[in-house]
Amino acid sequence: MAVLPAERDLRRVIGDGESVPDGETTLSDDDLLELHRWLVLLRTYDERSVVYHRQGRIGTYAIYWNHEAMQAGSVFALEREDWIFQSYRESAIGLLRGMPASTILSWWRGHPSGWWNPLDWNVASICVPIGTHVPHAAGLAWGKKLRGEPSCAIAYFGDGATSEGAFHEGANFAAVMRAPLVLFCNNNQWAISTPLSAQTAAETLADKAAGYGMPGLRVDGCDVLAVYEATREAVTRARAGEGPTFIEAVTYRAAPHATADDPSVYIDAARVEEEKQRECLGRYEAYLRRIGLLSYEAAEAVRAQAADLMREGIAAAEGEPPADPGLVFSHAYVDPPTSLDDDLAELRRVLGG
Ligand SMILES: Cc1ncc(C[n+]2csc(CCOP(=O)(O)OP(=O)(O)O)c2C)c(N)n1
Ligand SMILES: [Mg+2]
Repeated sequence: MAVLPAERDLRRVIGDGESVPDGETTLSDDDLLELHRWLVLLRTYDERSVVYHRQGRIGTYAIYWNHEAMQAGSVFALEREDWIFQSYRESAIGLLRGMPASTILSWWRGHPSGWWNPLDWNVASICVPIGTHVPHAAGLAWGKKLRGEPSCAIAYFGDGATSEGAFHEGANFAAVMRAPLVLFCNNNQWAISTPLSAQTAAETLADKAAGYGMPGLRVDGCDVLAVYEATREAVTRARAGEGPTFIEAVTYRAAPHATADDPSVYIDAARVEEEKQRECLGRYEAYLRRIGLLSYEAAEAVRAQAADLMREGIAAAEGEPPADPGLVFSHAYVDPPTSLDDDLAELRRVLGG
């Protein structure tokens, strides 16, 4: 296989309805509408979660507003048996596999009903340490290859993660072993308050792929169809035994890093406003209207359905009996230090349990 130099121009399919024409997609009309439902589901989950956080109903939450196209477009290119390894930024991606909203909301509530068996959905647990799931995904993908199974894995991580040792180890291992892995980088140009310019001296993140001996491609992360096509290409390559692909999906973080962050001290507010104007769901809906596939009424019905799902989800999560505080201390030590007994007693006292 010849290693292609990373492609600098962003791939796109959706035009702007004016001077930039729409490109071609391989998806059927039904698929295009299903993809719309996925985007709305993710968007609704995200917007409701910010409200639930403000109401004190979930804990700190990592907002992914305007990242939905990267998540929905890439998962749409997978088969059900393919494995998803997500970071906190893609926490709700399991919804796209049918995972109940209450499970993910419970995770953000710190409740054990938010722990799922990855085998039920082929969705790994949400990874909060930056990049540590990349070697996990590489290992799983290699295992699939060794067993002769046709499935592959995808690992989602941010621009900041590309500076981590774990990213390097996972990418290098996957390339050497020709593991069927898609390395999906959401380049939202910020790692909390660290801008991309302070993260790397490379011209593009996709350039890093050449160093690992794998193809790297760049796609407009706000264009769900371009993301789908790029991921499909990577998945096809993985299944053909040609190893991993690095996808750099370029977007711009249009919301705070998380509900605990105040970006006003570091971000360019005018740029954020500009990005909000070209956010991914609005762009896709405009495209669907241009090709005569989506009416305002139909879009409203999809939104209402997603809102119902969230209402049911938060009610189910809040209906769970309180968790045993002792779980905070379980599973950490084979032989727990005796001091933990005092800590647990203190916790029970504070919680009044
Ligand atoms: C190993 C590790 N170091 C530091 C942190 C603290 N931290 C949380 S989010 C974050 C920024 C990550 O940025 P990026 O990889 O670009 O992902 P994004 O949040 O933008 O999606 C950092 C440094 C962490 N969670 N794990
Ligand atoms: Mg980032």
